[in-house]
Amino acid sequence: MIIFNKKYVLMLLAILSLSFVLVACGGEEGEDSTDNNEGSDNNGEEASGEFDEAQWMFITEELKGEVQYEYAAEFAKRIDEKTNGAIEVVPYEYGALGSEVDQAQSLQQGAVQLAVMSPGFTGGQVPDGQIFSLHYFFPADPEQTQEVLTNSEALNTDLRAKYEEHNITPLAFWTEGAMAWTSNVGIEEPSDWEGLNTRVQESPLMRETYAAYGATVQSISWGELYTALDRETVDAQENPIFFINSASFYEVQDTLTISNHNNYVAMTTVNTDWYNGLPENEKALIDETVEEMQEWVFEEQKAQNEAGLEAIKADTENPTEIIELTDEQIEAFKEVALPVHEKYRNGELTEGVDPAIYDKLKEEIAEVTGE
Ligand code: 6CS
Repeated sequence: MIIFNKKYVLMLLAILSLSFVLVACGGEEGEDSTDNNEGSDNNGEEASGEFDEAQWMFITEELKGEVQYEYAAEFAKRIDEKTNGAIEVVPYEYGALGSEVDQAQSLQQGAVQLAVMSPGFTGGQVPDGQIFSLHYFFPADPEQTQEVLTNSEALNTDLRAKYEEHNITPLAFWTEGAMAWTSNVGIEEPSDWEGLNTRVQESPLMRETYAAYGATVQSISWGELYTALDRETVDAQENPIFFINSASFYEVQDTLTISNHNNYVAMTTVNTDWYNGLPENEKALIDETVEEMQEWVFEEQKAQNEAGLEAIKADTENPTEIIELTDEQIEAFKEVALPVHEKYRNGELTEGVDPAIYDKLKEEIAEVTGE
């Protein structure tokens, strides 16, 4: 028989009220940490709640310190904070899972959940994704290009649907900076390209674009490019300046031409089946984080490109002539490049291009540039 004496009852009541206070405090602490999520549009309304423990793999085509990898690392940090550590995002450097083409396949097959992907490597599968490699089509100014990339319906709805047919969902498009050319000849006018063998990604349109200048192309992974340039099996290449610096391409090339012929565009992608099968709060978490990161990555690439140019100029052991094209010289390139746009649009260069995406995007670009 249990005997309740007064002392015992008082002790029980004290324990019960202490537990009540602790539970209440715990709740407040959780809410506070959600409210503190900087940049969260919906104050955690949709992206909050219970998150099951999970690990998501996020592959990139670049190395630690470079824009794509730093993007994945920052994304991982934000997801960790927002889920109080329940969801761990693991960023992978280029090479950890094969070449860029292998990486695209890993995402499509669901071996990884997230990837930063350059459209050039799936140009054969998604012909409309090649639009980013047209020369002098997007604004030369990276800020205006980013505005188009973030807000374009042609890209974020129509082109996205084309990728989704291949189990790739691009959640955002962003610039890694304006492209520049490197070579040993010093490219200043279209005819300087004649006879040069230039490295490009896997996009058929890139072949046609450089063919218009009189060059031939070779598709290799960037991991093989330094050696190819050094051995002169490849004569030239294009990339944003931060990458020309970090991958040391300038060390084995005499000149760098600031041509602004287009911007290097990257996409934040997810495996479509995986993403569509996620609970709503996890989808909202990914969407809001990707949206917040647009501004972050713009500043990141800007800082890296500025620092990259300074580093190339400062490397006196590997002198590089920097050629900045004049407006007149750019006009000469445009004269050759612009007819390629229409041919691309009309499907004369690569099959399967949707002219409606081209037309809509062209209008959206004109709205931003006012031209
Ligand atoms: O040239 C390339 O293929 C590489 N360039 C950049 C800026 N990022 C990754 C990509 O694979």
